[in-house]
Amino acid sequence: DGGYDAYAIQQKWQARWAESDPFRAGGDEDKRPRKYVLGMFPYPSGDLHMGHAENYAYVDVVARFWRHRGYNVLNPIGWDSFGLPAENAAIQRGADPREWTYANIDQHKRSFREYGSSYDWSRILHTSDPEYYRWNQWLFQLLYERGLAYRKESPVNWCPNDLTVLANEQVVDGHCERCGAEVVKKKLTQWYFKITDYADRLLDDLNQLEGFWPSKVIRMQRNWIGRSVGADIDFEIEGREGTVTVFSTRPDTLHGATFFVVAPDSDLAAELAAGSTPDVRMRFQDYLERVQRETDIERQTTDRPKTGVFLERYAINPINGERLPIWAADYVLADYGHGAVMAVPAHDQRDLDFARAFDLPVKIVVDTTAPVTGAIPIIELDEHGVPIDPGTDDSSVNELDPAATGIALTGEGRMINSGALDGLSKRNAITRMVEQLEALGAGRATKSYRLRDWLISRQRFWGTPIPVIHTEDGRTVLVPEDQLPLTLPDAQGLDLAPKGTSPLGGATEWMQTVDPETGEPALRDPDTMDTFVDSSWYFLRFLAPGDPTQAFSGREAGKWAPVDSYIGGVEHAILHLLYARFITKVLFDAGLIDFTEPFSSLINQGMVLLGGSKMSKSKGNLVEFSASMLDPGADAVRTGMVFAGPVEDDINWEDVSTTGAQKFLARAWRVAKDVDSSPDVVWAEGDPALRRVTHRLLADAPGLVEQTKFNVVVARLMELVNATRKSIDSGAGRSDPAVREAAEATAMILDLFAPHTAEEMWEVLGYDGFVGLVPWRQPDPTLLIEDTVTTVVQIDGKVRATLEVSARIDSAELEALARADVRVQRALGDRAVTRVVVRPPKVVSFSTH
Ligand code: ANZ
Repeated sequence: DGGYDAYAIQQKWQARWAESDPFRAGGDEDKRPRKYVLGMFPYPSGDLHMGHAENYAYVDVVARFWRHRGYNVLNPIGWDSFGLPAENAAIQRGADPREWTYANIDQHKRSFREYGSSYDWSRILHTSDPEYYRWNQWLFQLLYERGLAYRKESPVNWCPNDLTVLANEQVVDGHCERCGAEVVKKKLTQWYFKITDYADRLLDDLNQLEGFWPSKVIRMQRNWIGRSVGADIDFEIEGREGTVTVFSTRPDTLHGATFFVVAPDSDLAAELAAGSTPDVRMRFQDYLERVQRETDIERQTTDRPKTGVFLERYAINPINGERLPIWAADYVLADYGHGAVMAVPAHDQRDLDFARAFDLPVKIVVDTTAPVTGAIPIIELDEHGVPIDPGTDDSSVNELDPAATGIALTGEGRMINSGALDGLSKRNAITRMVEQLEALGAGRATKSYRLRDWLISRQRFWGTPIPVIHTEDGRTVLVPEDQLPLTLPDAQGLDLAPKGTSPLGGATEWMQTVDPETGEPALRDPDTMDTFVDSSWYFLRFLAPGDPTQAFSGREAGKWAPVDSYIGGVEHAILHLLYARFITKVLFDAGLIDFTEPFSSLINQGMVLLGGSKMSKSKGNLVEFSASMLDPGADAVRTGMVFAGPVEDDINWEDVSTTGAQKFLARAWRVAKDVDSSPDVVWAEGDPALRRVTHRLLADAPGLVEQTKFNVVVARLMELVNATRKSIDSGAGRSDPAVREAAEATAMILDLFAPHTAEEMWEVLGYDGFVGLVPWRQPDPTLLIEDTVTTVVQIDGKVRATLEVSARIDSAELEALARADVRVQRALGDRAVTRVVVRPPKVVSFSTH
């Protein structure tokens, strides 16, 4: 390509960057405003792949952009290096997870250097270093002391393949997020972080992120937290002490309750069955066994036939004393609300399906045909123009009888059959019912959430040891601070193969310790922490990664955090982003930071696909990252990737034209080669047409980058390079200052996408320093004014007016302008226009006959 040697250029500039480390963030002496740009840190399983190539290309676009815009940019890199894949790979190879992990990290570091990413290499961290995970242990203890870390026995998600528990967030459609195995329930005593205490704030603070985070991610988080507003209502049960509480979003419908349902796998169901007849006990037991084999997803599917067992017990409706038969049915979940519901079949579809299957009564308490306050009533008139009184015609209610139609009446309406509530709208009825229940001491307003506490214990080796001690007399105490970090034992001699209990339990010596309070023998906790704990706060560690005295420096956090631009895959929409938001709020409450959201803006890139499916080792369709660095080279991979489409779209690797990218880069480089003038030219003397192209790009690119329209910037750069080439090839070209100016702007903007080629161009153009550090050139406003042309307006062949219009005007706009012109209006008088011909931007022609 005319001497453009991508690989040689790449190696040359990587060596220079390694030598002078130009992308290190400035310290206190640096008075420029700051930007913290962060790519979600990689997990070191194998080498980097094309998905990484895409992600880190975008990260570098943003980091390099803000440097050109005059900011002191922090763009660090580290590794999320604890976790299952490393452990599994090590087990398969009979290797030490530590060795396997760190060998991969070394490979990644080489790859990132080969990619030319502009990192601050002085801030590397690995979460599997004791210097890092010591602070995971500190964080655990902070949560413990704040009452936010606790242990409980409960049914947990269990992956029968990885033989470890999973957090709710790691169960995707009933399957393990990592390995895809179907998740089952198992009763275990585990550590939890009390994220539910923060449910309201996690939800409400999403409003602040509106417009800065992809709306899809915000929506997913809202659904995941799943707040419902309603009431807790207490029911007595015949022959039983105390009350049972249900959560309902529709307390207004309490008069319409006709039966009561408990989750078969709840303690209450077992107790009620135990107190019933031997026959019921047997049928319940059979049913329970069947239900325990079902997943939550199956249980929540609305279109499957309803099943259940009548327990031959009765609940008492607190508002009217009616006896409600109690059923155990799988559509009620044990761990939502209170695991029991009041069933209102007339107004809830699931309850109606159940009532119809088992012939239970249906009682309508909302007349959905009656107009409601706030709605504009539709008044129908009869043939004499007299309004037809919609009344409360009983036949209209019957036509909508859910027992007959099978369709529950879930819409708005007015209360009926509900005593003092009759005539009220839903909203008012809810308020009134809650007041009545409160007066009776049988209920109160409350909220319910889908969000569950975060289960953080893992029965695996390659993670952060949980820093607690279990004493012989059953107390749980924290490992004293001066004994932290509590480091992992040597993997040598440990059986790492998953067997359902933690491998650390087999490290006999490591397990044995003493009760720090009494000096008596005691045991360590054999579990390790979910690695999502590690990644929930790592962005703070980057601010002072070597600090041996604290997790992070509040002072540095005050300067850099929160992260201005966070870039990563949408697969983290819930898990990592929710946990990081939670921990940030905890640290805020502890007075350690002064902000409540970790990532001010978020960019989610799409996936890189091959043949329409996600690239992965297991599918054998991985394009090797290191091979692509040799050919076509880092710049062509980056540019091709960015040019392939909008950031958030998936990219098919077959559609990424690295050859096209390479040709474009060679053309840009040749333009620099062909510039004859020296850097001290008089800019204003250049060809104004080319200057306009250059300055429009200088003016438009910042907005485009901030809107993440990176591919458009590349397209505009291609336009500029073509325009420059034309000027060079036509006459005066090479020595025209406008050509130099265009080539310099090209190098500076190309640095966002193809930094090696850009640096090479900059040097060829006669400069010493790095183009990566050059400030953005200000566009000349006089060159941004749009071209105008003169339009002629004719009426019946005579010129009646001329207009100055934009050269880019469209026909509709031009016709409107012409019609609005006073001279045209005067000439037309009251004659009607019969024909219009518009030829933008030059001619508008009206005919009147
Ligand atoms: C009576 C009622 C009448 C209800 C009505 C709805 C409509 P969301 O909005 O998802 O929070 N429910 C409560 N706990 C349940 C459980 N453990 N398993 C299954 N369903 C449960 O749903 C809240 C509603 O779901 C509650 O309001 C309750 O049914 C049911 F016309 O109470 B409702």
